[in-house]
Amino acid sequence: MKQYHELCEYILKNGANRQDRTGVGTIGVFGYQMRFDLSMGFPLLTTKKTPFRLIVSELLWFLKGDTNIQTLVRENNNIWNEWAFDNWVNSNDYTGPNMENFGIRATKDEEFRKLYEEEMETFITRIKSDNDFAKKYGELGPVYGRQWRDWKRQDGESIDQIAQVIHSIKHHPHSRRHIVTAWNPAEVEHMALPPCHSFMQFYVQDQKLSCQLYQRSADVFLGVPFNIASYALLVHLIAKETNLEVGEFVHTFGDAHIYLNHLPQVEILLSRTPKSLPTIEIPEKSIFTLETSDILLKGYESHPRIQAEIAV
Ligand code: THF
Repeated sequence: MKQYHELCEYILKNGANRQDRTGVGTIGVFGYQMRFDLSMGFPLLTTKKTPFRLIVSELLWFLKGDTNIQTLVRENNNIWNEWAFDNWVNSNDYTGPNMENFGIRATKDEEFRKLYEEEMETFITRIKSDNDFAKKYGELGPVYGRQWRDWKRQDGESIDQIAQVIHSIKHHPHSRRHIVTAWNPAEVEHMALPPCHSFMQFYVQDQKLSCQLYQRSADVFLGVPFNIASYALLVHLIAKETNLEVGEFVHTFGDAHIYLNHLPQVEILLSRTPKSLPTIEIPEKSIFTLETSDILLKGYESHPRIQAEIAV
């Protein structure tokens, strides 16, 4: 995936130092685009081991309209934990040790880090087993799943954007309105995190389905390998549902940044040589009933994992 390496190199060369919400600091650029021809293999990064199972489980969680981390943590997918934990430790029901700014403090204070990890484990164990607790504190608000499947209209009805876009791709393939947006200005303030991958458009040419994503903010080392594979998989799923072949995934960025504490990891990654891309297999099943284990990754060879801290 030379596109991803080129993005990293471009940011290292042209990026400006920026202060950000999380307090970690980034080097970033504004405006960048990558293209992936999905017929050339599945774009899962090979220069570090990228956990495909977590990517599948997150995408299917979005597609089911789910916004509660209980489903994810029961599949041992912990990528959204910090955002639910943040709501919990800031609530009146929380009586444990002070967890203010836990993200940045955990990176700076080893003792605090242990405390935080214990609290997080207690929290996740409770989310898994206590449904009432999970209803209240596992909920991320009206994030991706809600907006994709159940966008609330003013009249109380709701819009299933995914079902609608599948219908419009099938019936009006050349339409220029194959749009799904997670950015709902009326609800952004109620979300645990405003959508980063905010707006997508599909496009049909020569019986091939393409998709362009506008991502307003991109954590290049941890998030972007997930985002690329997630949207590539979404194109495969919708192509299957609409009897089309896969075309291109076009990935357009607003603020594309590398967190300063990921720079050593980026150097390691860039020193590695990409391997050939894997493929995926999807069974004949509705996009809304697929389970994580249904989707098979074939021939994925990668360099070893590179550990990095997520900024919260
Ligand atoms: N916040 C930040 N700072 N970066 C993001 O990429 C991001 N996301 C989602 C929401 N907020 C974000 C969450 N996505 C990992 C990957 C994707 C995530 C969150 C975390 C991660 O830590 N990946 C590890 C493996 C983790 C594991 O094995 O459990 C990795 O090495 O890839 C972007 O949408």
